[in-house]
Order: sequence, then structure tokens, then C-alpha cells
Amino acid sequence: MTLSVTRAGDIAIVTIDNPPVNALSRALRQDLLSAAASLDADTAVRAVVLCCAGRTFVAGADVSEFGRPPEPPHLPDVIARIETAAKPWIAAIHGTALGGGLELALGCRFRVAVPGAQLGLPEVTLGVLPGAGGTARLPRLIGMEDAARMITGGKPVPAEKARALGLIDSLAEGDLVTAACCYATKVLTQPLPPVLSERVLQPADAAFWPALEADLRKSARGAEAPLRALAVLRAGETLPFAAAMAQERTAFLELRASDQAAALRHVFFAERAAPRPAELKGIAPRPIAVAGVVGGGTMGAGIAAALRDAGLPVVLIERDDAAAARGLANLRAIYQGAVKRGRMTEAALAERLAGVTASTDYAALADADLVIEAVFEDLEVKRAVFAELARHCRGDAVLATNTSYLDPEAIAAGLPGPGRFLGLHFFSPAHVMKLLEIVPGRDTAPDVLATGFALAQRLGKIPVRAGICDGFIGNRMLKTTRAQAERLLLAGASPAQVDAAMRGFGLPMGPFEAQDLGGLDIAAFQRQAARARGETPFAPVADRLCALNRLGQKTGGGWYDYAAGDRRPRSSPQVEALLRDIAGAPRQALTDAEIVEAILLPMIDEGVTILQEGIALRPADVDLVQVHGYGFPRWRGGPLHMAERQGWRAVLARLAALADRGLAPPPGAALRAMAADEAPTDS
Ligand code: 3H9
Repeated sequence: MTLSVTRAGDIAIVTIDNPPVNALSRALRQDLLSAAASLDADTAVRAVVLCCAGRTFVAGADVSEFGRPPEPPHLPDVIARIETAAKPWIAAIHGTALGGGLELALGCRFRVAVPGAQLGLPEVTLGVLPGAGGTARLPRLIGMEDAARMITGGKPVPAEKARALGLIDSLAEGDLVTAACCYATKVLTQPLPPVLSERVLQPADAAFWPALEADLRKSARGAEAPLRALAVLRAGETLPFAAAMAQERTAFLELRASDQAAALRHVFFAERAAPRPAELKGIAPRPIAVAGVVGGGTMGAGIAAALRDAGLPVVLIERDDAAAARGLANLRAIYQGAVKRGRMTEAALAERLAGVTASTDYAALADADLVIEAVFEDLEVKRAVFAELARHCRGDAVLATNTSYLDPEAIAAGLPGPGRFLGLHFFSPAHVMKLLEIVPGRDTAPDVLATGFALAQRLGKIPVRAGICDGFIGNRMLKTTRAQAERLLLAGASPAQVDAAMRGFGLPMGPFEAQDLGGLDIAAFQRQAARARGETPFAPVADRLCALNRLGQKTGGGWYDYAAGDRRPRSSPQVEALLRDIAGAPRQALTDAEIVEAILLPMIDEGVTILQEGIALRPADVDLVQVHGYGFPRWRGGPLHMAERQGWRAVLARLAALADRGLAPPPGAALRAMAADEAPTDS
């Protein structure tokens, strides 16, 4: 049984117990139907309190069932049965009431929640829309405009706001179930309000829909569910309840079967699997109570901010007083930005900064349990830092480097106690970006690796284990992307065309805009280092731009020109001339679709090579790196998910065709092996 029924006088208490998050599995739906029938028949029962065991109220439909055809009893029918029960049901909400969970609560006559509970309809984040009455009942309860914002945005609201919206009837003081039973006793003395399916819906203001649609078109960046939800809500505004339910269900089932929903489910489950790699099962992380950061530049300050946001006291080490003051100023600037955007109060800013001790003396790290080095990317500078850390930190402190392209083994060479050494590769801005590449060295102890994963979870980041190679997972794939972007220029595309095509694909920025924003010099350093190792990185145009000191926005020009004080990119006659000079003429016209393929397919090729080399452990890790580190559209699931859906043979054939046209390097051995292993399809 997924639920149990107990009694408190004439009130029945139905407790759902379906770990881990009380999702509405088929068995639970069935049990709810049976409970509704038997409680209706029980003459001693006058009201029903519906609550949940464990950490949360019902977190939604069971998403793991979405890959299969829906099985009866269907959730809308279960909820309709509860709504029309002979006795009023009262939902008692703690933790989260999300998706189908909130829809279930909307089927109840009343809702009581503990302060801090979260209520929402996040279906659009899974590529669907509410499919059990959310689009029909929520507007009838809180009004169309608030309901439409909640449904199309997918963001839950806290119980306090839910109370103000009219979504819940009471905030529970003290024990939730007791409060819900008291509430039930009270409402039984009054006439009951009509159920939501019988309420009249007030339409939204005429100007509301076009404004919301314009917002969504901007924010959705190709995701279809938010706009489909809007269309369903808008159409439902003038429909009777039953018809509104019917159109919602049709749209839900269509979206549930869509590629976008499959991609979003893939990312959802990959994110949840990421913090718990099988190899670390049963290995306890080391406790972290105090953290240190060496280097207060952009990266170091961002890392310090991430640590402070997670409540850790931070010791910030810099080489001299002026640098320490700059480090603190960088940190303050991060928080001031948050205050300016209304995301933080001045009091919180003061509290965050009060938890930071800046020092030029490594002895200040004596109590640190973890130290993250984030100094200039120079091997000797970093080695000198680790020599100091070895001298001053406790023998059991975890020592991490945030290097993005130096060899962590070379940084740690000769370090006493190499088992405590680890690579923690943050992405800039480090307090915002969700990805954390965790790079164990040869000697890293398992509990130190586990500490890296535990830290990621504490910082609210997505950890991905990466092996050691130039660029780890993310920056190695980025090199492929950038080389391809240049190859396309030489073939005949313009930077603006490549950027527009990739934005059309769903990236927030194209590869050239992104380079101009970040600066071309870092990649130039990396190429220099690669050449010193005897490699031959492909960047004929970027090399020339760097030689001309066209390093991006910061020098007034890179792939584009920029007017002073204006970040809008303008086509650059100098770059056009450079391209003609390097590539010669005539060049071919390329379509946006060809551009996207020529970037994506080599990325997939590199992704499978990374997997085959063991640099990434799972295909989903490669996808998470792209989604959380590089803005790959979540609704596409990541490059390897796309390849899996399209079929490896098809990917191989198309990449080979691009290579024949000189638009990509030939497919690598790993991709060929994936294609060879794939079972042939009927088509
Ligand atoms: C929906 O409801 C559609 C309806 O409108 C219509 C239907 C007809 N299903 O996140 P955690 C698993 S769409 C199945 O680490 P937390 C998760 O995989 C749904 N499994 O915990 C993990 O498993 P494992 C709308 C689920 O405490 C474990 O639970 N609802 C589901 O950090 C723990 O998860 C949502 O989108 C699910 N719905 O956060 C809510 N949810 O241990 C999605 C979780 O094997 N869920 N699991 O790796 C969440 O946002 C978070 O899980 C929650 C808890 C906030 C609830």
C-alpha cells in the first residue's frame, strides 16, 4: 500500500507514503481511488485530511512513467473523484506540492500548508504542461493572471505567497496534521464553498496575453511547453470546465510524447544521478566547516561568494595587502550586483562579507578544512601556492586547484599527502554557474573525491567527474566548437551568421559573441601552451586577431567591432578583409542548418571520444557539462542525448558528409565504434 488511513474522531487522515517524494505512481493513484470510495462509504467520517509521510507532500506525477503510455487510473480521474467526494478533503502540505501534487491539492476542498512549503506547477520545466486540471482549476482559484504566470513560468511559490494569492486557505501553526484537523473541524460548521470545477472563471485583462507571450518568446529560447501552456490557458478562458480539461489533456499527452519532453526528462534524471556516483557509494566525505580561497581575482572572488552563499566562513589569501583589498572589493561588487537586482538585502550583504577574513599570511588557513587555489594560470605560480599550503594547512585538509587548462598532476607533483589533492573546476561567474568539474588526480583519496561531490551539493552545483586531459570535458569540447566555428568562416559564413544560427539553435550566445565577451587572450594562451607541447590547434583567424590585439570587447574589437561604451556587436570590415585574405574567394553560401550541424556533429564526435578515453564516465555527464557550463539548450538534452535520439549511424553518416565537403574533420574512431555497435533500424 502506498497510503494508510487513520482516524482522529470523525476526521479520517489519509497519509501517503510513497518514497522518495510521494510521486503519483500508478499504484498510488489506485490507492487514492480506493481510499476515496471507502471513506465516502464510511458514515463515521465527516472530513478527510490528506497528508504525506517523509520529506515532502506529493512532488508530482511519477516522471519515470512518462516514457511509457499512460496507464489507468489516470490522474485527472483520481482528482475528479476526490473533488466530488461526499466529504470535504483538506490537503495538508509540507515540503513541496508540485505538478500533479498541487493538482491533487486543488482537487481537495481546502489547502493548509506549513510556512516555507513550496507550491507550484513546474511541468513546463519538464517539457509538458499541467495534465491533471492545473490549467483549469488554478485560474478558477487564484485568477487567470497569477495562474498563467505560475504555469508558464514553472516557478514554485512559498506558502506565505501562496496564502496571499489565495492558493492555500491557512498557514499551519505548530503540527501540520493537527492544524489541518482543526481546520477541518472548523469548516464543517460552515456551508462549504463550491468545488473549483464549478467556479466561474474571470478572464484576464485584454493586454495581459500579448505581454506574457512577448516575455515568454524571449525567455523560452525555443522551448515549446511554456508557449503551449499559454495557448491552452488562453483558449481555456472561455471554455466550460469539462472542455478546458479536455483540451488540456490533449496538449499534455502531445507534449509528453515530444522530443523536448524526453530531453528535459533526461536532464532531470541526469542531474539527480550526478551527485551520487556509484563508485562513491558508502564513502563518507570529509567534514567542511571552514574554507579557504587563494586568489581574489574574478574567479577566486566568485568561488568565495559561492562558499559564503552556502554558509561557509571563508579565509581569502592574496599575495599583498593591495591584492587582498582588491579581492574583497571584487567580492563586495558581486554582492552589490545582487542587491541592485533585488536578490539580496544590505543586511545579507554585510553578513556575507563579515564571514570573510582576508589575509596575506597562509598561516590564516591553519583551521581550513578545504582550500581552493584560484590564482593566475601559471604552473610555477600554482606550484608555489601549493608549497605554501602544504606548509600551513592541516594534514587532513583538502587542497584543490581550480585550474582550467594546466595539468593538475604537474601542479601537485611532490606535494606531501597527495591523497588530499583534487581539481575543482568552477565556471565563471563561479557563484552563478551550476557546473563543477571534479578532477581527481592519480593519488586522490576516495573520501577526498567524495568531499568534492558533497561540496558541489552544498553549493547547489551539478558535479561532474572529469579525467585529466587538456580542457577536461567542457573546455576540450569548446576547443572543437571554436575550431569548427572558424572553419565555417573560412568556408563562407560570417561571424554574425554563425552566431545567429547558434542562437536559433537555442544557445544564449553564438561562439564569436561569447569569445568577444570573455576575451580572446585566454584561448590564445592555451594554444600557445598546446603548440609548446607539439600540438597544432586550429585557429588561423583567432591567431591573427590576437596578433592585431583584437581581443574582444575589452579592446574595442575582436570578431566584431564595438563602439565605445556599446556592447552591441557590429560587423567588422577588418575581419572581413582578414577572412578574404586567409580563405581566398569565392567561398560557399551555407544555410543555418548546415552551420548548426557543422558545429554540433564534431561536438558529438569529441564527446564520444572523451567518453571512450574515460575522461567522462557517462554520456549524461557530457550533456550536463554542456547544459550547465555552456548554455546548451536544456530542452535539447545535450549533444549526446541528441545523438542517441537521432541514431549513431545517422550522426556518423552526416558528419562524414560534412567532412567530404571540407566543413568538418573526419569522424573519429569512437564515433565509428558507436555507430558500428548500434543495432540497425528498419528504416
Ligand atoms: C507532473 O506532475 C505532470 C502532471 O501535471 C500531470 C500528470 C498527468 N517522479 O530531486 P531529488 C526522484 S510532472 C519520479 O534529489 P530533493 C528523483 O529522481 C512532475 N521521481 O530530491 C530522485 O531519485 P533517486 C512535476 C522523482 O529533496 C529522488 O526522487 N513535478 C520525481 O532535492 C529525490 O529527488 C516536478 O517537476 C518525480 N516527479 O528535491 C517535481 N521527483 O533518489 C520534480 C523526484 O533515485 N521534483 N524524483 O535519484 C523535484 O523538484 C524535487 O525532486 C523535489 C525534491 C523538490 C520534490
